[in-house]
Amino acid sequence: MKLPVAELHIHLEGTLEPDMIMELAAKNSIELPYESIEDLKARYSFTNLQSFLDLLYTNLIVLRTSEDFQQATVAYLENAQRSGVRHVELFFDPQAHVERGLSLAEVVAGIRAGLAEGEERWGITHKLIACFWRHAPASDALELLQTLVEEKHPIDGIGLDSSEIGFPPSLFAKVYDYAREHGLHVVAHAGEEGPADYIWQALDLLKVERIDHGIRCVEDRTLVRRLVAEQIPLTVCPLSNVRLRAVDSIHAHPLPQMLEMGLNVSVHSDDPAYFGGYMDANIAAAIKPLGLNAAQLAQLARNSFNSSFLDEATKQKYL
Ligand code: ES4
Ligand code: ZN
Repeated sequence: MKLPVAELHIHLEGTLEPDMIMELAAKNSIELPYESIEDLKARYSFTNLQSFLDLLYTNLIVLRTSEDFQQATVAYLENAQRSGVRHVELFFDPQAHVERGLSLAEVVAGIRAGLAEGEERWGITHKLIACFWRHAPASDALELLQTLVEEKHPIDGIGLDSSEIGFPPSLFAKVYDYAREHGLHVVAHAGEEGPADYIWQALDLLKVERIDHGIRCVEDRTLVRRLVAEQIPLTVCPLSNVRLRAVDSIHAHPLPQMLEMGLNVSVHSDDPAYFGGYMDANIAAAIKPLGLNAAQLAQLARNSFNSSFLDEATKQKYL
């Protein structure tokens, strides 16, 4: 039996497996810049965050219709439940789809239909989080968020992702004010490639409830004290950090140190189709090379549910 956990850091666009990319491209008559599936697979070697994002954004254009989003979501949930996931808080990048001419309604409705199907088939509970691109103007993010809220598209929260360095959280303070005022949950990627200062900004200026990645907090003792005192959740993705070279090797990953410091960490898969595995593979990376024991694994699983946006009664059911 796989360890039952909540998946809190997962990008829908990062769950498209090469087979699915080729299948949807053929169905939608989309020309991809690859000669074959082998050619595509040969490109999954990254030097940093940007080199990965370039491939991610090229491939996601195969998602064209509401049914495509539903199919991709269900395919992900099948892999997720096999890897131990019982609850998922799914990220998607609305800008990646709206800028290609798709409507918010078809994107969100397709994902929601997929989530509903996953709950029916495998009992996976879910939340949906719209992530904004930090490399795009904050005014675009605010406009899109206002549309999401005014047109009542069913999202549960917002996040911030894409290229980190040079795009500090402070740029997005107004977007987050608006989201909180409208009852949305708020999270942000920070401290993946970017400095610890971006984590401070996400906490103080965006007032986020969780930090995605956050591994560079270990460089700042005052910040670690704050994160421990407030038990701010950090959604850590070991295989992502290795593949994007945020750490030198899995052996150098700070997860054991973070647990020892009393940080509220949990393990997640980020973009599993690109980084070599789903939840179980990320947990396995924490067990073997990082040497976590059974008590530490149980702690990670408990943290994942506790850090979720589930209501207390449902959380208790999982804990
Ligand atoms: C992402 Cl690993 C990572 N970092 C930032 N933005 C992202 N979008 C998808 N994966
Ligand atoms: Zn991420």
